[in-house]
Amino acid sequence: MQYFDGIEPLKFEGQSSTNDLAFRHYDPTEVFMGKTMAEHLRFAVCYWHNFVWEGSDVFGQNSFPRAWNALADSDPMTAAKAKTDAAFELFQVLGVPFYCFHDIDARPEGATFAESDRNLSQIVDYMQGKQEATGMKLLWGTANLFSHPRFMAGAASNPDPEVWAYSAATVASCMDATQQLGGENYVLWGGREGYETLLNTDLSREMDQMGRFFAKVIDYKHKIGFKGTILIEPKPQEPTKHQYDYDVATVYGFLKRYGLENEVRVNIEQGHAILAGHTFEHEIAVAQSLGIFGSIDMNRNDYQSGWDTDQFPNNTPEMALAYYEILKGGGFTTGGTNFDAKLRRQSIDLSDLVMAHAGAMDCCARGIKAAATMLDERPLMDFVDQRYSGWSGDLAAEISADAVSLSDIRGMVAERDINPKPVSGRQEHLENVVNRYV
Ligand code: XUL
Ligand code: CO
Repeated sequence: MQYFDGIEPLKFEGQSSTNDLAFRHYDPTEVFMGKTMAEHLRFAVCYWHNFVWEGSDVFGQNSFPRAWNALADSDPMTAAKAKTDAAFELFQVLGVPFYCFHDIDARPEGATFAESDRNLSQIVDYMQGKQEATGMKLLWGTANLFSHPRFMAGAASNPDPEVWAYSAATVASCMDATQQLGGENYVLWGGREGYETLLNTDLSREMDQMGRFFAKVIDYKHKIGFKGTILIEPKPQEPTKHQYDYDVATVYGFLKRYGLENEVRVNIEQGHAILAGHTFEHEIAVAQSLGIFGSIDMNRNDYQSGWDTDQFPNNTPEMALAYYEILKGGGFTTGGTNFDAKLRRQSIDLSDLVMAHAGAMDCCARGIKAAATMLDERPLMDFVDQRYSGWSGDLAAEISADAVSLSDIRGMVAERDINPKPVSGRQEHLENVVNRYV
């Protein structure tokens, strides 16, 4: 190890351990519901927060000393390779199976599109070698279509067709890279697809442009034979005031409108769910019910500040309810648990990066085990089944029949003196039940 020297690969030590650099709950080999914990959770570490971002915020400069970026000004490709070396070291220390990256996280920006493209190919070859040497896999690749000023008015929704073309070209390169690296998914986060003010925006045109863009992405996927899943990542606001991919339900409506609902699924991020005024489990449950659940970006927001603070998860009951909805729907297929999470700015040591992931992995492990036990023992499912049991009865069949009209139902209710009695929803009891598991 060059960068994470002195930090041993993390081991499972069990609940009595007080070692910050070990797992207390994440035992990758533990089997439940027919799979190992590693297969259920499918953890991924992201490039951008860990190896690119160096601790700057809107008020202050970089605070993290990150040795792999030292050469970035003089020899960008050497620095990009050093960053890759550091990334694969951390993956090995954590023992995660997957990682995720944007094009700009991995390659130096060129002076032209063609040069950026060549830089990407070169670094992707290098990453492929690292994958072969370590057994690491790519959960998803993506294009950053939001940081450079050319994207300030959006990518697919930009008023300027040159930006639309540039963005489409970038996605083609990133899909090729993702395919070369055997990626299991390709993510489209809306970035700046949205608007600040209607005073300068043709909302209807922008939506059509995005619909056309996604259709071309799907065509390209089939053209190159990419077998992974295309995922859209909803987010309601930030950076733009109104983002078009507000939440899962909005994304589904959009996909349906442009006939893409069978081709695209969603990558749901906890912090984005919270920004949209939802719980994480709500967003997952909506996606499951619409048949578009794909993957998750795991993090947590600060509940007081209202920003997308991308903190590492540390709340087991929240994780338990999220994984409950995931397991209830059959678990991940191509998706997984990507830590789209970053350190706080004062956590400047490399060991902080390791401890943050270790704690987050443990929190998810604890949550998913609680979820699996709740599914196995069925206290919530039995209650819900009982609550809706009337819908298996005769009355339900009668009133649901197509031939039965509202006036027929009025007749039935009057004749039979149907007079429903309120029944407790037992929310507090059910919350107490969940607390027995977490
Ligand atoms: C931004 C965000 C992105 C996407 C990938 O809030 O979540 O990092 O996950 O572009
Ligand atoms: Co994300």
